[in-house]
Amino acid sequence: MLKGIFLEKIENKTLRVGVVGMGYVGLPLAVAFAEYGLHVVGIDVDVSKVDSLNAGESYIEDVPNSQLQPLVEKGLLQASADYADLFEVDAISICVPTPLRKTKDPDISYIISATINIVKHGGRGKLIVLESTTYPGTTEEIILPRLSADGSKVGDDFFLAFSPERIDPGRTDYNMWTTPKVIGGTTPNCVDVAVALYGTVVQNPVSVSSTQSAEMVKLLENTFRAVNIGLVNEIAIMCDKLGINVWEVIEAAATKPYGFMKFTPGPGLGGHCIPIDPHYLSWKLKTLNYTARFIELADEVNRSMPAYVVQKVVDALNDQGKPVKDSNILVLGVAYKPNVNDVRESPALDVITLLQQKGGNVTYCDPYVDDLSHEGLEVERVELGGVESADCVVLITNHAAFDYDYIAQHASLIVDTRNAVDSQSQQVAMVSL
Ligand code: SAJ
Repeated sequence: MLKGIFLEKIENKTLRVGVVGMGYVGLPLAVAFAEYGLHVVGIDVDVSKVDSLNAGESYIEDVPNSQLQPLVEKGLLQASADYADLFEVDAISICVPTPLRKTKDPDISYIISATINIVKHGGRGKLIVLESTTYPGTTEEIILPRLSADGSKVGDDFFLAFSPERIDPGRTDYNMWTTPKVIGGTTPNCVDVAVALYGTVVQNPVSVSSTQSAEMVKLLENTFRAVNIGLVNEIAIMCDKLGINVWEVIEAAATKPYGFMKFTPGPGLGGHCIPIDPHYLSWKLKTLNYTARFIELADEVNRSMPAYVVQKVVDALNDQGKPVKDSNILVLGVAYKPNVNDVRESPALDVITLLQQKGGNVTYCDPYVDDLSHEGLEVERVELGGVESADCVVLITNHAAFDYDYIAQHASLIVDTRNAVDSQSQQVAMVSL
C-alpha cells in the first residue's frame, strides 16, 4: 500500500522531496526538509537561481549561505531548472507565485504550468502539496483532474493536499518549526501522508477536513488583516475630521487586554500578500454571484490612502504659502513595510507618482532600497541629510534605521504617516495622519 511505503520512507529518511519554486517560501522549505535529512530537489525556471543555489549561494535573506552550503555539499539539496529531475522524487511541494492580473483577476498560470510539468514527468505514486495562496477549489479543480487524467486514483495511486505558507520574511519570534502549519487533503490518506511529511519540519501540523478549507484558512488570515487595516485607516480619517489624535486613541484602545487587536493607520497597503490575497477570495465569490463587500470596501479605503497623504502634503505646503509645484519634497522610506527592502505594491510608489504629477521635485531616502527605476519611477535617492533642504518631508515607511531625532531637529515641515517622529523641536511643523 502506497501510504505505508510513504510513511516508512519518511521514518527512515529515504523519501525524496521536490520543491517547485525556490523563492522566499520554497527555499526555506527545501532547506528545512534537507536539514531533517531528506534528499531535496529544488526546481526553478530561473537558471540564475539554480546556479546560485548549486554554488551554495543564497539570495533569500532568511537563508544564510552558512545554512545552505553544507546541505549542497552533502548532496542533500540540489537545484535544477529541469522538471525531469522530479521523476525520482516521492513528494512535491508547489511554491509558485499567485499574482493578480491587471484586471485584479487571479493569475494561476504558474500553478497550471507546474502541474502540467509534474504530470509530464510522472505524478503517479507521488504526494503533491500546493502551498501557493489561491482561491478555494484550486487544488481540486485545477490540479486533481490533471493528476488523475491517466486513471490514477487519488488517495491510492497518488496523494494531493493543500498547505498554506506562513513564511514571514525577517520574522524572528517564530520560525518554520514553531509556526503551526494547516494541511487539508483530498482524502484521509492524503492528509495522513502530508501531515507525516510536514511533521518533519513543523512542530504542529494542523489538519483540516479538505483542501478547500485549507485554502480558505489562508485567505481568512490575510483578509482579516486587509479589512482591519482598512478599518483603522478609516478611523484615522474620521479622527482627523473630528480633531482627535488617532494615535492616542489606538494606544489607549490597545490597553484593552481582550477583544481588541491593534492595527495602525498608514499611507496605504503594500506587499505581495495582503493587497493581493483577498482578491482571490472575492473573485471566486463573484463567480458564484456573491459580492465580498468587506474585501471591496477595505480595498477602496486602503487604495485611497496615498491620495489622502498627498492632500496632506498639499495642505501643509499651502499653509506655508508654498505650492507643491517646484517644492523640494523628500519621501522617507519606500519599502512596503519597515526594515525590509521589498517595494512591491508599496504606497510610497503612488505617493511619489502623485507628487511628481503635481510638479513636485521629489527625492527619496531608504537605507534598504537603492533604486526605483525598476518600478518605472525616475526619482533620485538621497541620504538622510536631504531632510535639511526639503520644503516638506513625508515619512512613509518607519524603518528602525532612521535617526528620528535628527529628522525632528532638521526638517522644517514633516507629514508623518506612521507617528514615528516626536515633534520635539519647535521649529518643525508636524502634520500627522
Ligand atoms: N500595515 C498597516 N497597518 C498595520 C499593519 C500593516 O498599514 O497595522 C501595512 C504595512 O505597512 C504593509 C501592509 O499593511 O504595507 C502589509 O503589512 P503586513 O504587516 O500584513 O505584512 P506582510 O504583507 O508582510 O504580511 C505578512 C503575512 N504573512 C504571511 O502571509 C505568511 C501576514 O499574514 C502576517 O501577519 C504579516 O506578514 C506580519 O504579521 O508580519
